[in-house]
Amino acid sequence: GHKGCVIWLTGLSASGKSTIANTLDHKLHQAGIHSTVLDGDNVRHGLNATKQLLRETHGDDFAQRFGLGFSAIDREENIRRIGAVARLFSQTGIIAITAFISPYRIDRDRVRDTLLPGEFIEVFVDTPMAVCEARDPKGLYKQARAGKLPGFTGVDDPYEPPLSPEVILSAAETPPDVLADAIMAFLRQRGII
Ligand code: GGZ
Repeated sequence: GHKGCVIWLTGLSASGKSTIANTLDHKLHQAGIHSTVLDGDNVRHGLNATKQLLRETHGDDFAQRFGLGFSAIDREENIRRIGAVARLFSQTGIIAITAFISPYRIDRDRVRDTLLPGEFIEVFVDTPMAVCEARDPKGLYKQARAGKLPGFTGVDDPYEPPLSPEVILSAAETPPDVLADAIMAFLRQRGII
């Protein structure tokens, strides 16, 4: 048997968070352990839908009030809701793997504070900015440099790295499979799996 927990990946856009999260999810599944991945691709289309998405279905006023963008306060609310959902999963014995930039230390620490000691595993996906920018899978860094995407993390918006994460992954050259194995090893060492 195993306990639930929250594996909180944090790092820049294109640092590899979602790939590592999905690889880890697959490995846990292979081992017969229940887990789930929360990332921008699912959460920012549903629970934390953007203003643009909500405008089409719910109208302007609703979208302005409840849609979440990338301002500091919107990122804060994004992380708060994700933390609450991850906690619900963890309490039912499911390992919740989250993959969000989560740039503000205080927002991550607040999620940690809602959980039991040992239940929050902060994983710093430590890929240098230059590597993320060179990858640029969606062309967003390029747009940000051109001034077409103001407030982009790492370009003209802050990223506060964790001060004492449970796990640090040097993700520039190491394949995701090896990085996911490092998290698996941590979970075994802590008796979570
Ligand atoms: C950062 C942005 C921005 C801005 C859109 N800043 O590489 P991606 O595309 O798939 O990952 C990024 C994602 C970040 O969403 P999160 O929910 O993880 O952010 S946070 O934790 O800060 O709330 C990027 C895209 O959305 N994106 N605009 N301005 N990333």
